[in-house]
Amino acid sequence: MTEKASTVEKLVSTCQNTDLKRIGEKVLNRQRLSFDEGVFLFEEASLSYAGALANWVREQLHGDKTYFNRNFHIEPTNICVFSCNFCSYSRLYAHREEGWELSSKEMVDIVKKYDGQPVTEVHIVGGVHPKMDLNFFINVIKEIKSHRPGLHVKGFTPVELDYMFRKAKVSTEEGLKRMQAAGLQSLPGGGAEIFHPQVRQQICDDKVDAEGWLHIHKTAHAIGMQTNATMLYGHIEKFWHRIDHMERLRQLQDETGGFNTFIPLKFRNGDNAMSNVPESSVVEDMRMYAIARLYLDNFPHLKAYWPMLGRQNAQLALSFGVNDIDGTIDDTTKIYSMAGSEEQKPTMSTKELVNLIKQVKREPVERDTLYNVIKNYNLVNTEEQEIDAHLN
Ligand code: V47
Ligand code: SF4
Repeated sequence: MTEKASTVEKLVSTCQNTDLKRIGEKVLNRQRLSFDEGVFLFEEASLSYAGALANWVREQLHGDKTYFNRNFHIEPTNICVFSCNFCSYSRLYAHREEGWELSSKEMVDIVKKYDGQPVTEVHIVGGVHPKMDLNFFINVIKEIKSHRPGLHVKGFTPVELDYMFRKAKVSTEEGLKRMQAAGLQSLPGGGAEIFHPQVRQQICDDKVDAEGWLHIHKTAHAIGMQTNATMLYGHIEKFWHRIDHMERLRQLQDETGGFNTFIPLKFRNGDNAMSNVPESSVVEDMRMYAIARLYLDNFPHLKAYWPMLGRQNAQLALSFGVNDIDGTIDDTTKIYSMAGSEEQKPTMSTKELVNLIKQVKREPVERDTLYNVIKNYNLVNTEEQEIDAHLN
């Protein structure tokens, strides 16, 4: 028995709350938690108890390995036909003079800025612009891939895809296959928010619903695309809505195995129609990560997205179940800075990411989008790290 295992076993065996003790024993036996047990953890578990269990699971799955990648975003537009109340970023089409819309040339020019740099992924996501249709994006993807075939294109949420496919009058499968043929390789996790209609109707009434979101991801998995999943937490939802959300994801993952990473997204209340809703505390954020790690037993990875959470809290999350910290970003996303995140110009060099991970005694591993290892920074010498750091 390792020292860490014996510590967590002692914590569970001496737990005075019999229900929490039983849940702890189930975790240590790698048994699945029920819906009610998930809710109970949110209601009753201290951060130290849930956190220690989640950290144990994380170390069983990944040891100290902590993944990051070298990536940048393209946000084609912030003009959007939808009006989610939590969104600080979008502008309605009627007010489009206040927003931005990139041409396909401008998007390819962003990609060209990274010529000669070892970035491996472009993440494309934005508002739903009525004139940026399926053919427009197929063309953008083709141009990006023809300029840089090795760059992984991860892009488009079911919100964007559902709108594009309906407008083009194609089925989800047909639409996704066309995008895949153009070079789209995986889907990010956005647009999920909270699946339950009680909450969804209050925060994002007019966009794709839970069934539509899950259908698009299921179809992507069926044609061989891996995807991520998010959950926007810490606003008006109750704990059981969070478990309901994760339950639906867990069920789909049982069916397809196509999800890579779960990313809880902390609601930020800057300058949006929900600014009166207070933000969650850091303790609640860490409990969220820990309980996600415990509940989603079939998701390989749990990510703390540092531009949203702030780099210090993302670093802290590495002790509460998280094993991925996203990437370099290079100040290419505005979604969170416009919502009031402390990261007003989100950019981290590889060196900074490596240091952030090493400071909490974890093992920095650069990955590609699909978690193939590019470099383990515990295994390379300092000189090599210095060379790398200058590249990005
Ligand atoms: O769906 C919008 C969220 C998401 C706010 O897959 C907000 O690797 C908090 O999904 N407060 C888009 N969150 C971003 C996204 C994402 C980000 C990073 C990595 C990946 C991945 C996916 O941003 C939206 C919405 O849930 N969001 N406004 C806000 N005020
Ligand atoms: Fe549009 Fe997305 Fe903002 Fe909703 S979250 S208003 S779909 S950009």
